[in-house]
Amino acid sequence: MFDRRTFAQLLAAFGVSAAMPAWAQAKTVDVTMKQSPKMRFLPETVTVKAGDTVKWTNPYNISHTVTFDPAKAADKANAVLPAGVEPFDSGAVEEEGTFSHTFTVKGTYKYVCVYHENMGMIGTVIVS
Ligand SMILES: [Cu+2]
Repeated sequence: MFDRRTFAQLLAAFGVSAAMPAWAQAKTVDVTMKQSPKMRFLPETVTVKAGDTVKWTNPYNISHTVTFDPAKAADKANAVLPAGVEPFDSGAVEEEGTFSHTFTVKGTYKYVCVYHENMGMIGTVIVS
């Protein structure tokens, strides 16, 4: 029989604390803003858990944006937010610049680089 205490002891035996808070397990997922061979977010789709952070990095000398805002997308279908989530936007991310966002609301998010949306620089974040 597994009562709560036995289960906690079992976890402890494996070095896991049953009392570990959710934030301690949150992770950061990296996305690179690529200019070569094409203007792309890489990976184009990332799947994270609620509470995780996505960090975009621009290693190149062309500015990009991370724009989760249908009002700023050329095609509104390329920038989609789950119901109730406010739009957000990195603004211009220059060479060696980064932008991070912690996702707390589950759902599928689509975003664009406003400079290169028409070249296919579109990404998806799935928060499960
Ligand atoms: Cu771009």
